[in-house]
Amino acid sequence: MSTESSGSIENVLHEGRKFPPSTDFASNANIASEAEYQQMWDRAKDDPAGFWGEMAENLDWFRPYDSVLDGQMPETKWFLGGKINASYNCLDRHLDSWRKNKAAIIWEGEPGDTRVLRYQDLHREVCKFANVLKKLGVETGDRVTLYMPMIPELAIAMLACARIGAPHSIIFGGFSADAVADRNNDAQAKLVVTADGGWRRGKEVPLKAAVDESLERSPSVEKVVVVRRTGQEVDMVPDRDYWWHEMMEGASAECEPEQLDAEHPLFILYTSGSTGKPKGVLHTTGGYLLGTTMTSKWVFDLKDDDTYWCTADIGWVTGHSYIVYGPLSNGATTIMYEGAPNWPDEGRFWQMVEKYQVNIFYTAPTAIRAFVKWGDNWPNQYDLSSLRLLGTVGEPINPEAWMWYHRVIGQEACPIVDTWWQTETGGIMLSPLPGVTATKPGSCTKPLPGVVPDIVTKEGASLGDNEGGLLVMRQPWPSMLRTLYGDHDRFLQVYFSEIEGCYFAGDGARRDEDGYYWIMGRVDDVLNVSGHRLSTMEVESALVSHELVAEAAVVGFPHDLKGEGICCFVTLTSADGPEELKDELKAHVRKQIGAIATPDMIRFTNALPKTRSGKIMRRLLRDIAAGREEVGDTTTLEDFTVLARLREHNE
Ligand code: 7RM
Repeated sequence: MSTESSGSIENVLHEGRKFPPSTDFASNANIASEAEYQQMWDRAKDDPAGFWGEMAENLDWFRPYDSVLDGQMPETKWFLGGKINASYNCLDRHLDSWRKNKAAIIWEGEPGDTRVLRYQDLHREVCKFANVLKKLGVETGDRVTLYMPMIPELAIAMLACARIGAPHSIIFGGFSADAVADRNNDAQAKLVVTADGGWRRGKEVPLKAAVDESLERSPSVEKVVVVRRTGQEVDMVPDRDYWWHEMMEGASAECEPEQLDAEHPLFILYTSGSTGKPKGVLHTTGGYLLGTTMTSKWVFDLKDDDTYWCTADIGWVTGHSYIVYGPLSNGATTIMYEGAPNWPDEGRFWQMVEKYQVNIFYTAPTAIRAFVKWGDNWPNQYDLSSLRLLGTVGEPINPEAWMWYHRVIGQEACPIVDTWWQTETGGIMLSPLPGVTATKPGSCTKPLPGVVPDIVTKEGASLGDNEGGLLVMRQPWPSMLRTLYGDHDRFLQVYFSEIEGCYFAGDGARRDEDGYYWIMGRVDDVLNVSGHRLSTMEVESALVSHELVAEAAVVGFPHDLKGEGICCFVTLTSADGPEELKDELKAHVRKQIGAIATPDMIRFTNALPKTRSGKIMRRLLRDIAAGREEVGDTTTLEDFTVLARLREHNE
């Protein structure tokens, strides 16, 4: 671990506050006591097959599995022989009960338009769209890309894919045409579902135009379905492009769900790694659904009369697991909002909490930091008394932001669940149980049942209390990724080669004397910008693709709102560049990757600090970007004058 991480250990050690759940909350909670949690956790650790086999009774199976768990990590298989369908579990099984008339999705568009889809409605739309997909030639096993705004059709398309067993690959609507093309090509997607555009801060974000551009270099895609959302002008290519509403008009509402193997791929979701090429994290049906179903029940304490709102975008894993699959499998009411939190003003979320009487609210630290900056006056204008539980995800939450969330949003009456998990883990791994765990601001507390974490050295030795090290998982869990699409070797290498016999998460962490986990951030070259993972390599590649750029090194630096900002050190092909070139490069990166990757800072330099073997020492650049006077160990630096020159440049 570098000096920076021991620095953050020092920092959080001062955090001594503890917030136990109220007896009122505890007495009604799905997991109601420390003893119950301990008993579940011990059972799952000692007898994972017995534990998860029992949990799997919470899902509906067409055919029971022959065995719960086969093989050793990383090659573990869950529920072999079992036949299941995720869309059936999220929809059909609720139609036999009063839930058929319950709101499944309450949707609000940014302009203020709303739609409520009852379970029956959602089921009908999903069946119809599944038939549309079939009609357009999509078969079980084919990959379908979804590049859409946060509109109900996105959830419908996901569940329709799941119904016919066509893995979806959702690409966040903020990504560029190039990113869409790369992902289409990697997944060899056959069909793309998109929209003309979406609404973001009152502006139309074009999506179909980006798909058109991407298709110039992703030849596997045969058909495109386009939802009319904004009404903006789009080009429709005959025999390739189809309007959603026209196709749905004639589609039958009868569609039997495919009876799929538990290990049938449910989706691919691309996430950044420390090399340029994004990783296609693959999740399968039975294990993923079981993980998201149980964690939704445990962590969000879902009850039938709750109105639950996760503010994530479905383009990220949080939206997959905790807007769609987890809540719907539990028969919950889930809110979906299309737009920005500050449109038409900074009170939008709180206005919606009041309007829909939201009970459970799940958001990201980056959003909370923005709320803090916007001021208490916005939430204070609204009645937030319906809230009973708050959650966070995506990055470490600084205790100050936690306390604000507790005080101003939770009105000191709501437990906060700080949930640690990853695209790769499929579902929440470390989190308080709201009726059980006394929370400490800044800690994601303890492992959920079935999760056996450890903190180890680079050599794999377990560390003691409060010693910073690498976060690993010692046992497999049902919702873990099964492979990186098309690159099983990379899967083995990235997650299982670092620490013998363990899943390596890529995060640094420590465990305190109460067994609570404190995450210290990523140990690889992955940025976490507003809770979104970006690889430094991707941004560097984008910069270097500009004709005036010779070399680039990208690092994160502490950013008040985004958590991490993007700082780029750039060497140019000619002498010093004009200031305007910085703006041009920012725009260039934005075009190549998308708005979330827009650099916050660009610095021109005539050389980068490197090791003798030529590796850029990003660690030193991080110190410089953060404005730290003292930099870490420089003994491997090849040319000491580089550092001095970089510093001078700063002044
Ligand atoms: C769900 C998600 C994963 C990375 C992970 C961490 C960081 C996520 C927390 C957190 C501290 C948390 N998936 N992270 N949650 N760090 N406390 N509660 O975010 O694949 O996009 O990112 O995010 O570094 O490795 S992700």
